[in-house]
Amino acid sequence: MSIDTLVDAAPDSHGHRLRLRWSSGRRDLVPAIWLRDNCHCPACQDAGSGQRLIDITQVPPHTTIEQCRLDASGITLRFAPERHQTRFDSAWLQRLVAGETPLPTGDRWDAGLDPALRTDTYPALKQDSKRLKRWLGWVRDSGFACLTQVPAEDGALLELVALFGYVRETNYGRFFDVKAVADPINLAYTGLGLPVHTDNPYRDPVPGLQILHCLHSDTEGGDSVLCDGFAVADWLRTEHPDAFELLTRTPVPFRFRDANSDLRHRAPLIELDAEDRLSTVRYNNRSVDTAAMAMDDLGRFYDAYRLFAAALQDARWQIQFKMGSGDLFMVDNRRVLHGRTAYQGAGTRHLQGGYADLDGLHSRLRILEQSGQP
Ligand code: NM2
Ligand code: OGA
Ligand code: ZN
Ligand code: ZN
Repeated sequence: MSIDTLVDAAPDSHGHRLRLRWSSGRRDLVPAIWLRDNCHCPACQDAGSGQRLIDITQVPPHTTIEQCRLDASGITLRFAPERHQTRFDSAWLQRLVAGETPLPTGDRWDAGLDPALRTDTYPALKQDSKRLKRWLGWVRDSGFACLTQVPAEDGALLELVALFGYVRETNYGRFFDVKAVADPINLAYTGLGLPVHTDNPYRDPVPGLQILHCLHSDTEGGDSVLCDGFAVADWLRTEHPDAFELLTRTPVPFRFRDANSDLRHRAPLIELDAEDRLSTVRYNNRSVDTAAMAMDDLGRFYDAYRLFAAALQDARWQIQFKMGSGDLFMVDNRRVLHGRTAYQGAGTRHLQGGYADLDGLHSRLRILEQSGQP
């Protein structure tokens, strides 16, 4: 943020708003009620935790600014009708009016991305917080990152998760084995190829992070595939805006069922946030429920669904690599889809997987970034 000094501050004629003028030429009109609600005097904000002590219902609705004094480091204000006095530093005010810095929207990638550029070693991450910061930054900005030299031991991925957050336990366990078994409850536990997909779209909320760790693999096939769902959604938005729009507003029923679980969630394949930015891509051909969808637009929905699915599976968007013992990848499961090619015949393949929350990763990353290390 630029260094801007406050050159003028005065209430408007009714005192409903404060006019700010900055040395850069920037002007702000700040509502009195907002300033009052954000008062950080010790009566309004707890000095230790920084949490707000007052509630909006305690603030008079017709709050105005009856006095404003500007000095070298900030402003002193008095609010009517409470006659409540407060002080705001210019630097603090500048942050307040600039608003929350949104999470970066991240980069976008396609088949041209070499996964080696998003790969580090596990010992490096454990020893060096700068390397951990870089690795977590890859997950935030590119939606995935890879590791080598993760000990091929039962539950090793839990130790990795502890470096940045908390495990999200599910019906599959705190972590789970991914290998071909007799009578599988999930097609992941076979040698079938899995087209790129979102894990657990039948869960609300969908797990933010998915980790897969290879303990052993000497089969033919079983290569890992990743695809940037946001890159594909961006393409759809530009090239086929009607299809894109339909996918953002058609709820799709997802379901997983076994002897102990009946998980269901209805949500669109492409979800936008309140500012129309991509927030979640959900795609998992195995888990779309047969429950009836609204029939009106179903034909058009299927055209859009097919278009999006084909793009997600187009080699142009996919990176492919083979994991060996000790290799691991972690994906932002709301953005990056993962899959595997089929395997069969001689050899065995044993992966372990698990989930974690994305907000914990973002929090850890901010703390690492604030620690001031380059
Ligand atoms: N497993 C590996 O979301 C899915 O159903 C994909 C998940 C069974 C935990 C597989
Ligand atoms: C899964 C999965 C991929 C693999 O278990 O959810 O996608 O490589 N597995 O086995
Ligand atoms: Zn106050
Ligand atoms: Zn999966």
